Amino acid sequence: MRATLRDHPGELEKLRRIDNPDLHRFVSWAVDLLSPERVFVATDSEEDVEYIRKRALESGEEKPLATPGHTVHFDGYYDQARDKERTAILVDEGEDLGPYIRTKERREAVEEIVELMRGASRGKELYICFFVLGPPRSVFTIPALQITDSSYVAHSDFILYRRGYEEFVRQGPRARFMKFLHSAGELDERKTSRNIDKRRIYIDLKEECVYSVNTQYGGNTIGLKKLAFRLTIKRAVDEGWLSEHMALFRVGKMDGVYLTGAYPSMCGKTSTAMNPFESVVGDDLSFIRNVDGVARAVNVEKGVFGIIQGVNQDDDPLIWEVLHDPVEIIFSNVLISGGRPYWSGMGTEIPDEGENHSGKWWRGKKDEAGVEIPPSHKNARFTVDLIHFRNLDRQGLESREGVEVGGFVFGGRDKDTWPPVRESLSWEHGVITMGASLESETTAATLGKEGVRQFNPMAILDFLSVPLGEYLRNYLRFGRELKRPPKIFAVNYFLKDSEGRWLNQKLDKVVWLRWMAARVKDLVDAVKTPIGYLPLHKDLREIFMEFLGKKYSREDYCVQFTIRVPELLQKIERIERIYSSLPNIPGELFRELEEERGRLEEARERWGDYISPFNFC
Ligand code: SPV
Ligand code: MN
Repeated sequence: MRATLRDHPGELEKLRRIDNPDLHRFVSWAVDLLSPERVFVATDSEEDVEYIRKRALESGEEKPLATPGHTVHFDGYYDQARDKERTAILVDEGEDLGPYIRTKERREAVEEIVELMRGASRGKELYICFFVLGPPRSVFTIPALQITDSSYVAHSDFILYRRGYEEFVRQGPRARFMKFLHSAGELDERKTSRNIDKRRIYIDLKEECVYSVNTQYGGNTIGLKKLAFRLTIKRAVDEGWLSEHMALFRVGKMDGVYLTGAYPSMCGKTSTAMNPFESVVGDDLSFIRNVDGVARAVNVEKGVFGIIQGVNQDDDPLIWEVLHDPVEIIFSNVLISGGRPYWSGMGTEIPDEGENHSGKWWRGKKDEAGVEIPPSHKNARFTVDLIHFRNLDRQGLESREGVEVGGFVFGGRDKDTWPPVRESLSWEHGVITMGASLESETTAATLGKEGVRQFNPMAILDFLSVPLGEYLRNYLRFGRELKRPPKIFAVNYFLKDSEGRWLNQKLDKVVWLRWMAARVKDLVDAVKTPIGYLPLHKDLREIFMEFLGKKYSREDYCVQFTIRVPELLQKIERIERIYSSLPNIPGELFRELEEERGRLEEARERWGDYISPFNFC
């Protein structure tokens, strides 16, 4: 049986409250295309959201766990991460977005995906949901329509995003909204997408519409997360603001300093935003706008879709606490045993059997390829509303004007080149030598060789939807047009000595954050070096003692903040080589790199290859 909206007078009534012909046309077209058995329109009411939670359990896409509010969802064994190969940005014939962006010709791709989606919701219920990106009724607000036949996806959206039905009603025909159309396709007996070889994620920038089919993993399906991110990067570049893969947090009390931070995955973004001394506004995506000459930021989201591997009581006490509270949480792709979730690196014993993303699981179980299956997938996640975190900066999250950004932080995984923290010489110097030069070493968590540096400017490479040159040009211009651009900092939590031992401990980042905040407030001096301003030993020593009760010796400082000229020059060469091969890169980029090379060579003549920071004092 198939339904049209006319079979659902109650749902049609809810839709009719929104006076937007484009919306009505799109919804009718989508319902027609997907042929669901039932249609549900979700308003902002608690009753409607509760209905979706209930449906997630009834449909079997989620199962209840022992703790009230907790559920588990499994994605298919081969559907555990963002599928870069089958994700494409749709372009007009002959349009070229450069080597980092997978594209497909629009007309052909839309035809293909529409065919894959035809009748894909047969026998299922289709959820029509309204959200906003950013806080409602603000200059940041972007309305977004999510249509999905997965109750798990709709449920996740309601945890992660602000409700937007009333905003659609309010904006009526003026709403310039983004559209996300998803079908998990045919499901198997475990309620996971069966035809993942026919998985497709197509992103149409022109129509601001994303199609996703035959997949369930959140990064491929939760429209407002990384699918919308491609669209908002494009909008931001067109309109002169920034849509970034950045956490947003406050260092210090209410009068503290807000920082945004971009880190490639596994480089400490969440543990920075969630560190026990500071307050979190967002952990993944920020919008940043020029408001009367000041950079102001909001969290695009209101929840966390966080990696659970390695979350333990000692290192992440705040997350640990929330994961054990009886609040609404979806665990995905963890091990379930006796109704409780378990994951690798949780610091407690993991049972020898249970259920995980491979089905029934026992220790030693191997997959078809003969690879041993770990208890939880390394990309297993938890989905939870930020409201449950003790360290939430609620005012910052709810602020419609956004919070004033004091500094941007860029951090990669780097064993031997960057010092633990430094401040750029200028906006341009920071954008180019820190953001646009970001690299990260591969870890054991990804396939392939460990320790290989991967270029990942602004930690955004996977999501880029405009040519890199255009993206950087917008970035450079954004800061120039501000009365006082945010300071730019680079951090490196992963420096090692020649024997491969870490030079810093996990919580040292708290000290670097406090130093950055002090710089923003102009409370401390710094030493000027060829690669930027470094902290003075005496200031770090004080902060180490105050926050961590640790003595910070001159020797430690000297080793960690040594200017490593050969490695720094090699890095400049690598980055220059990459950008030289790309079209339309702003001239400032090459100029900044060249100037930094000049400063490093000059310093080397005077002091040699490895220069103690005390030389510059
Ligand atoms: C990331 O990989 O950066 C994430 C998770 O935040 S995903 O939604 O898959 O992008
Ligand atoms: Mn992310």
